[in-house]
Amino acid sequence: MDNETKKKELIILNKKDVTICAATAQMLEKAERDGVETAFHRAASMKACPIGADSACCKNCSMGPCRLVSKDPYGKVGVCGATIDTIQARNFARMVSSGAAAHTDHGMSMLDLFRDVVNGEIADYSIKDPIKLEAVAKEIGIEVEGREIKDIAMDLYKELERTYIQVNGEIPFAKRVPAKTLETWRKHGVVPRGAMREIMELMHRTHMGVDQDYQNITKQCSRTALADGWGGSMVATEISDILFGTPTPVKADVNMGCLKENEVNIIIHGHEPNLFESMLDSVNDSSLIQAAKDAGAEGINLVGMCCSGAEMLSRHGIPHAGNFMSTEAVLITGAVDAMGVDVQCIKQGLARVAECYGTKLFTTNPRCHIEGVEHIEFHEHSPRECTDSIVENAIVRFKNRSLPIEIPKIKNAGIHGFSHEYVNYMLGGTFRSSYTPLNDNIINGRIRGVAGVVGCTNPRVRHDWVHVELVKELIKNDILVVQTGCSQISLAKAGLYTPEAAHLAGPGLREVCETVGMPPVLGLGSCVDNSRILIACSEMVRIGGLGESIADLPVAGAAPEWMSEKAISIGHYFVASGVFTVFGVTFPIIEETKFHQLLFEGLEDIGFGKWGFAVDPYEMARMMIAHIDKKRRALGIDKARERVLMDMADRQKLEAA
Ligand code: NFS
Repeated sequence: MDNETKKKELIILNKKDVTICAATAQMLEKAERDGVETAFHRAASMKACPIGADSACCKNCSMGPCRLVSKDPYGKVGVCGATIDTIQARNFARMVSSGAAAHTDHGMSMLDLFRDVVNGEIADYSIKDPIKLEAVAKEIGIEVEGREIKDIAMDLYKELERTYIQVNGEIPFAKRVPAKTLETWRKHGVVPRGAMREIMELMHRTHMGVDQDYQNITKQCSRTALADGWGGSMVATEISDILFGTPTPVKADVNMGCLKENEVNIIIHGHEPNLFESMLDSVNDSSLIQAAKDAGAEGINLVGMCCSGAEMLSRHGIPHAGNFMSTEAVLITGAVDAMGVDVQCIKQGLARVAECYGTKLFTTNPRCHIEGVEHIEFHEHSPRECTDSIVENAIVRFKNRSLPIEIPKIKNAGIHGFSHEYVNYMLGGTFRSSYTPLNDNIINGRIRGVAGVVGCTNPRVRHDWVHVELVKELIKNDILVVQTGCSQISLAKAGLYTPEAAHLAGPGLREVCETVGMPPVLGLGSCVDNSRILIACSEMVRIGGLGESIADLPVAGAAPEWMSEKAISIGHYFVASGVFTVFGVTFPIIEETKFHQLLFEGLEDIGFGKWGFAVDPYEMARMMIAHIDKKRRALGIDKARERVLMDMADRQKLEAA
């Protein structure tokens, strides 16, 4: 690489301002020494487009693109006459469509795999959790008593296929929705049909000259987002558990210190667990281990990143190197011999960084090629062809390592793998597994409420910081936090995934954590595993004492550093399910508009949840706590409790700890 010429153009970042992840900061330092650019540098040198940030621009036809004025949103309309509300609702709808499409396509791939496993056409995978298979089948009305697993599985496949292709009628997992929530959806006509139909209709409606009533567009947004949360994402989680095992708590390490200088390091980054599961077989293959040893390595070290990494962390305790904003940074170590990617959140910038450090980067999914990157297609019928080949390439790269290696010596141990099923067992015990103790502790006020803190990391805010501060503030106020995706990794790196972290919790939550021996923050896996949170909410309603619908529960959600369209789809299915959901960073909307009023207030008035927005983590926590307290009051369980505010002395204590 031509260091001298590159160095001149590179912005030098103040690392402390852009990330609290010490490993990422160390690698950014190295990147600047090496003259290598990352997304952090590009974000610093590229101002976000202010019109796009406000969603005040329409490019749905070629009479435009039309720019409306954010300061006077009703002062102008598009060439076709579209108002700011139509334009914003359409832009938002297209984000929901794209995000829902990503999750549902992933879920459908899992279901395709399941069908071929059941048919006996695929030999490399099998049903690992027949108990879960039966439980899920039973829940959606499939007869299980005295039947062969294969027959139940085939019926389950046929039933779940409706999640995607059903033209009319309700999707199968609508059966899991609390009756009153379902009644609200029916009343407003948003119970989803198959995801393909919902996404198609939403794209149709947002075409030029179709739906031009922001309320009607939002209705279809809700229906489509619900087809993701209670549909595609839920199928992805349930089928992955059935095929690969339902997570139970497992001790595992996160952070870049999981890389090993003397071993062949392989990273799998992406979202679909099948590639990763096969890679796990490949790295355990004795002939490949021998080949690695023959090349001078002590072994083969497999590490995850992003969401499939979070699933493997939960299911098998596979170490995890970092979240979305660390995917380039990890390559800068020079220690990664190969990185295999599948779909979603794969930055094109990885190609350049991999090239600079001689890491072999491979795309594997027909949906995701990257210009200039070698593609080794992954086929479920012969998965090892792809994964073995990645290992072989990694071994060659190990042998030819020529650049210096610098691995940040940071590793954070923690407990991961809390599925809905395990939480049930953990709280209730083997013989009386149930959510009753959770509900009881919420009713008696030891636990004030439950918050889901999820989602991406984003270079527009200080990496990991918003997640960590928000979660600390919540647990300090006796709110049990459940997490998925990149947010889970942020907190794991901050050391909150240990039972000992209970000392950071308020007295009530601390007592519960210490009694059960659990951390105050529970990691549930990847972003599609947000469906586990929906199931947990349904279960809390079913057990009783906390209202009749999800909207009655003292719960709230947040994606404090979100960046992807998938996050918008997730946010909207939580809102449509009845949850107050706060996003950080930025929100594609103008505050003075009717569309804003609908998302941030109006939806709550019709029995849904609502959106919230704040950049500051303490403000976010305040909003979530206020909402939880409002729900407690409505339920009549509002003990006089003061919100514990973190003062400066408290914060210093935490930082010193
Ligand atoms: Ni979720 Fe996973 Fe991370 Fe965001 Fe991307 S990896 S599906 S979208 S960035 S949490």
